[in-house]
Amino acid sequence: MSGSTRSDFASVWSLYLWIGIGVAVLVLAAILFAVVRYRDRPGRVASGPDERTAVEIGAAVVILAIVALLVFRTFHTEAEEDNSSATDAVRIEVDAFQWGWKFTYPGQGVTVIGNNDREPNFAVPAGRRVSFALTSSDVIHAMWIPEQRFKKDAIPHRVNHFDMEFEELGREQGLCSEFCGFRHSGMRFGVLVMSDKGYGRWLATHR
Ligand SMILES: [Cu+2]
Repeated sequence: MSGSTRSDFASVWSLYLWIGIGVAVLVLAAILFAVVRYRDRPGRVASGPDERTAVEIGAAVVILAIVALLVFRTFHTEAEEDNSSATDAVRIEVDAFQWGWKFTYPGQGVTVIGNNDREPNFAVPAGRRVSFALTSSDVIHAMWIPEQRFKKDAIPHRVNHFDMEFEELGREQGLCSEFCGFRHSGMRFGVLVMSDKGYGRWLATHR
């Protein structure tokens, strides 16, 4: 992880965006050129098929290179978030259920639980690595924190491990992003990003 989860994924996203814009400009320019340059005129007849192997191979190589770059950057960033090796990380176990969330801090004696009627809020210290262990008690849910550009499935009988790093102090809205039944849309939670001191106080008051 080179920076916060948000900045890591934002840089992947902007790479996709700029390559997408570049490709769109090239394709539209080629179409416009063909439309204007080879438009219908009196006496003009359509040309037959024209093979230019070198140009076609060149285009294929460029496309493959772009795809390879995007796949590498995506999986590389993803792998960094999946790497739960830091020993000083804050550990949080997340259990998703219909329709709410349970956040447990192992060894701290702190558990926060909430549902549609009372949205749970859990705290994390800013600038520190937070290791999540995410699972589900019933059906498949997904833990989504749009501010962080991050989403992970919560699957029954399976634990997904991932790390995140939060930067800005404040509250970030989280929600379930996998349709999971009647009250799915109300399955929300809050992430309270705090200073180290504030986080310590929060833990103490939630024991
Ligand atoms: Cu859900």
